[in-house]
Amino acid sequence: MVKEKKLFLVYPTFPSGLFASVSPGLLAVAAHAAQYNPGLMIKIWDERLDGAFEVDKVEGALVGISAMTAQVPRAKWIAARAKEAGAFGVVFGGIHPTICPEEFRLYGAVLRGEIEGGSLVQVLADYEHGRPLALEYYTPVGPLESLPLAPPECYDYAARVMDNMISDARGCPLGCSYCSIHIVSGTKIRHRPVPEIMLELKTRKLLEGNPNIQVTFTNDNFGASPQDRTLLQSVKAELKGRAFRWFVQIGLRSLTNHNFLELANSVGQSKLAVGVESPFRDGLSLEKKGIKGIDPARVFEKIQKYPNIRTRLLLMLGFDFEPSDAFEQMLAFIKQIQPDGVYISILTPFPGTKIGAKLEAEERIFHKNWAHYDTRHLVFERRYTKNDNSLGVMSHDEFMTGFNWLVNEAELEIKKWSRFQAETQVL
Ligand code: B12
Ligand code: SF4
Repeated sequence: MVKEKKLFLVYPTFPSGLFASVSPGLLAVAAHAAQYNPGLMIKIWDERLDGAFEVDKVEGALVGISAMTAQVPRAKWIAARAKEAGAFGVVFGGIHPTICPEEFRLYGAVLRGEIEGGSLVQVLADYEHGRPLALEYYTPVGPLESLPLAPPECYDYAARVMDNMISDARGCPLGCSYCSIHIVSGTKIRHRPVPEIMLELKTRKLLEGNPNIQVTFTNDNFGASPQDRTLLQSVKAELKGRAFRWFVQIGLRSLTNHNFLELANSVGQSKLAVGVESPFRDGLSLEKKGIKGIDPARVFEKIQKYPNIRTRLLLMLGFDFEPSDAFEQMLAFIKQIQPDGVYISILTPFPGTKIGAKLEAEERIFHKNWAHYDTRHLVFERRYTKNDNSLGVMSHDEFMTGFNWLVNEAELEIKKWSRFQAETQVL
């Protein structure tokens, strides 16, 4: 008797996980797998939605696990349980396995980078023919055209949560020192053709005017390319005035463009997460390209005139260039900018980043307990710049006390001015 081929796609949970949103990476894997073998049984299991992954049905199945750095301990635990339960094999994908494949040798195979170049088909063919999985699979990134759509049940599953993510473009040329996305997706922005994104939006019933769902475009730098404006125009034309809540990450430069703001304001209700990162602009300009000459306060002042655009200011703390009173200065900056919401991360030396390599070389990394690499923990020796430009050291506890103080104070302040009280929780 031919045994049914089964693919389980697992998104591991981790303690500081934010809100649930089904992974576009796993949706892409499901889509390609269904295209390769329409008879394959595919089940996405997101631990934040479904609870701990149950291994009772994995015998003979292929188990795929996606992992950001903070998910890695849990991902390995799941892999070990799946193997004990008789899974045919485990394959890891996503940013951390791509950058540190050797860490997974004892647990399963690794598919590095994106799947669209053909690497997933190689994995599936090995499974189909009963061949042992290779240690690694890799194919270079390619154009994002004619991508298959996932089976309808996967999109129904994704629609169980308020936030519906869709991959519209990948790759980023900016090369910020704290980011490693170029290793997975390259340094050029690759867009999916707008008609194909529109087809996915319609197939997933995301343009039907439901005010309770949010569509997140996962482009890292929305607004930087003309295609993004074409996408917004197409969405607007399709909506014909129906409600549409959308969320993107965006750089300050795109927001200096009056036409872009006008267009964004005319397409439903948007939430723009603006990567400002730090009030200390000279220091930051050494870590992030293209920010010189743009005054964040002026940009935010302009955006506040647009009633349908809400802003979330993205900040990051922990750079050596910050002064000892960085917490107080950051609060003053938030008060000056008056965004509708704020997200403050702690600088984290993710593997593959320039900052990670620097801190490693300076022997300042405390540990590699990846579960704490979630931008909520300080995992390295924090230095700051004194008035005479020499560097001082701040203890872990002093830093965390300052960080928690800042989060609490910012939350109290934002409530005073935010045009959207639902946004005032500092994340
Ligand atoms: C959307 C997103 C989120 C969503 C998560 C949605 C979800 N459920 O997956 C939200 C907003 C919740 C989120 C939060 C965080 N995120 Co985030 N996020 C992203 C973002 C912008 C897009 C990811 C995406 O969907 N891309 C589109 C899909 C199609 O691409 P992909 O995921 O790379 O998948 C492809 C391949 O990797 C591969 N693949 C992926 N998984 C698997 C699994 C298998 C089995 C296989 C075979 C292949 C495979 O195939 C896919 C198709 O080619 C990335 C940046 C980026 N551009 O990737 C950051 C990014 C992944 N996030 C990051 C971080 C740090 C976080 C946070 C921990 C902190 C923060 N910055 O806010 C939080 C907390 C996480 C949580 N779970 O709550 C970092 C990760 C760094 C690292 N080394 O871990 C990134 C890279 C941002 C950055 N610039 O540094 N994030
Ligand atoms: S803009 Fe965002 S995605 Fe691009 S390099 Fe910087 S942090 Fe990474």
